[in-house]
Amino acid sequence: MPFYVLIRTRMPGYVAGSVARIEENNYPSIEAMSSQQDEKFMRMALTEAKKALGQTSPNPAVGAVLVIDDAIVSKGHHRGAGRDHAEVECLRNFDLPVPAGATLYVTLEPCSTQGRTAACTDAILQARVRNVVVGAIDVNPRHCGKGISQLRNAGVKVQAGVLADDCAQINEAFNKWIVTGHPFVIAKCGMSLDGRLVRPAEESPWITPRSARRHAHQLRAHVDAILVGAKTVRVDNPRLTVRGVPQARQPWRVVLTRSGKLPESAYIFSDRFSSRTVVYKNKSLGAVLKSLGEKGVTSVLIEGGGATLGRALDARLIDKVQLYLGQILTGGPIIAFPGRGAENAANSLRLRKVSYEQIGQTVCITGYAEIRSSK
Ligand code: AOF
Ligand code: ZN
Repeated sequence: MPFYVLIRTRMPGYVAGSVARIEENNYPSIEAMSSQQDEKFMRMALTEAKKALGQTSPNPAVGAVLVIDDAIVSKGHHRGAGRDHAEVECLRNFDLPVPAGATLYVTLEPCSTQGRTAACTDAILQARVRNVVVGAIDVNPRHCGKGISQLRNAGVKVQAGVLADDCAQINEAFNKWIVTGHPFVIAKCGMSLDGRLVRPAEESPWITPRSARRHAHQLRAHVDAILVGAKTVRVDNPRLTVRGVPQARQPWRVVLTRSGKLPESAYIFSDRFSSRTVVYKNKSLGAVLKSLGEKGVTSVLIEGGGATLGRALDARLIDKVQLYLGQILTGGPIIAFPGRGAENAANSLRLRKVSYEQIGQTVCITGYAEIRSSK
C-alpha cells in the first residue's frame, strides 16, 4: 500500500492536498495486526501522551511506557518543546539497565535526527532497548519513516501502527501544520436549534450549561490561538481565556478587523494576558492563517462571530467543526455561518467522522471537513 494511503486512512484531520509533498520512499511496513497486549500498553502510553496535550506546541503530544514481564516499569511524556521527548523521559525515569526482554511503547515514531533535542533513536539504542512498539508514524518529513528504519537497521524489533488512528488523532493539528505550514482550523460556536448563533459557548449562561462551558474551555486549552472578528469584540467583549483547566497556557487571541476600531477597554486588550492579543487589519482570513502558521501556530480555534465563521466556510478553510446546540429556537437574523454559502447541496461542506455527545441538555457535534478530490 502506498504510504500516502496509509496517511489518509490513519491520520484524521490530515489534508490530502499536502500528502503529495511527502515523497514515497524509505517508509517502513506497518503491521496492522497487533495483540491485545500491545494495544493495552499502547493505551497506557496514550494516557501519558494526553497529559502533554496543550503543552508541547509546536511539537506533538507524545507518551511512552516501558514494559518488563507484562508490567509497566516506567512512564514518560513530552512536557514541552525543547524538553526531553517522551521516550527519553521514560527511559530516564527507569534508571536501570534495560533487560533484553523489555519493550518500549511510544505513541509516535521516535525522532531520528537532532532538533532542539538529540535524536530519540540514539537514546533508544544507547539504552539497549531491543523491542519497540510504535503507534503513529511521524509525518514530519525530517523523521517520517526514518526513525523506524534506523532502529530496525540497528537490529531492534519494531512493530508500528498499533492504535495508529488514536495516536495520530491527538496530534491532528501538528500533523497538518508540520507538512503544510498552515494551522489546523477548528470552527466552534454555540447555536440554537434553528441555526442561529448564540454568544460564545463559554461566555453565555443561557445556551450552554456549566458542563458544556467546561468542555469548551478544555478545547481552548488545547489550541495555540483563538480567532474572532472585530464585531464579536465590540458586541460580546469575550475574555477568550482558559478557565478551570489546571496548567493551561493562554492561547494567542487573534482579532480580524477592517476598520481597526476596537475598544481599548475590551478584556482582551486590558487583562493580564493583553500581550497575548494580536490584531490583523484588512487581511484575508487565508493570509492571517498563513502568517500564524509561519509563527509556529499549529491550531486556530475560530469562535465567531457569524461573519468570520461564514468567511471561513466560504473559503473552505475549516478542518474541523465543534458545534454546541442548545435546546432553544431563537429565530432572527444572526445566522451561525452566513457568508455567500454553497451554490447547491453538492458543493456544501460535508463532514466525516461525525460524533454527537450529549452534555446536559446541549448536544456537541464534532466532525471533520471532507477532503474533496480535485476532479
Ligand atoms: C518523539 N518523541 O516526544 C516528540 C517528538 O526539536 P525537537 O528535538 O524537540 O524535535 C521536534 C520533532 O520531533 C517534532 O517536530 C516531531 O517530529 C518529533 N517529536 N518525537 O519521538 C517526542 N515530541
Ligand atoms: Zn524524539
